[in-house]
Amino acid sequence: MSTPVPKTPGWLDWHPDPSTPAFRLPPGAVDTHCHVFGPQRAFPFAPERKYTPCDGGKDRLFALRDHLGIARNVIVQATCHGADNSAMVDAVRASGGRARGIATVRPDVTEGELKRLDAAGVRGVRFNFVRRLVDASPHDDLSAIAKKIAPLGWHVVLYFESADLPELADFFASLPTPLVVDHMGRPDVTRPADGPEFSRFLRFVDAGDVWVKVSCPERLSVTGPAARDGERHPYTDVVPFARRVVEEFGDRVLWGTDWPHPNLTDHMPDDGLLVDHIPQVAVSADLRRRLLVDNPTRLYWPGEAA
Ligand code: 0GY
Repeated sequence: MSTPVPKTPGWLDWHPDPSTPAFRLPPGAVDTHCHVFGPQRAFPFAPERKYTPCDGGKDRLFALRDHLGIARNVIVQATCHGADNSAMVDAVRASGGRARGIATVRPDVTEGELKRLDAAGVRGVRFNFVRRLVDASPHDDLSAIAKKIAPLGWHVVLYFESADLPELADFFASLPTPLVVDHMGRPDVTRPADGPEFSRFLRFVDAGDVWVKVSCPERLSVTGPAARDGERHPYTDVVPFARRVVEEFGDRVLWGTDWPHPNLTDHMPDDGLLVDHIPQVAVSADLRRRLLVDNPTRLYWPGEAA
């Protein structure tokens, strides 16, 4: 038990009262990108963290899951917990089989520890290249981790800024596992969705076993959450990017809420509106079923895949 430390100034808490989405998620829908933060008293944050969030524990995550009509979660280790996966593993275990986990591990992780994480429901590791979140890790260390996890059938989740893709792409292509990219590789949505930068990202996706999370419109958007014409159509500037990915890679796209929405300082999204963003980007029932159910089931619960 430790003494809680105050959250980073300007940090916004998760939305206290998310609306009920107009769009009904199909049965079996998976939120493939969410986190747990603490609670700090039980799961202290890592000394090397770059921010201190509010508490956002498993009970709140599961309540949101049920409110939005989500069937299952993939809980991604957040940088504020460093390589101490206890809060994430505790949440995955408590889900009763309704969650998988993505861990952060060090290169000296033992086979025994990886087996323990696998038994708990972990199915991948996250490599983070966003400088405001982590100190850089040597590529050799990351390659060593990827080599250790490959025999378990796990994948690597990549979080990077779009401007860094050119220098990272060869390293990513050298990794021996499937890759899952967070937040569409963080495109600059003030540029055209059919322009050279985003097309380069899509060529990278096309060239390998690369999956894409169509997530975080609230983080990418410049126009923001304003609903259009009184309808629930927020984050319209992100739509052409997400739609392009969903239409070109229908069998390798995933969706997630990003709850509790780390490091947002201008607005906190209404998670109900994030669900209503989905029909804007996946415009047919078939695309939505693949995005929300078929693809994540194949990746995280392969024994059940259709
Ligand atoms: C996200 C985004 C962010 C943070 C983290 O692990 C993290 O701290 O991923 C961010 O600040 O952009 O996907 O949760």
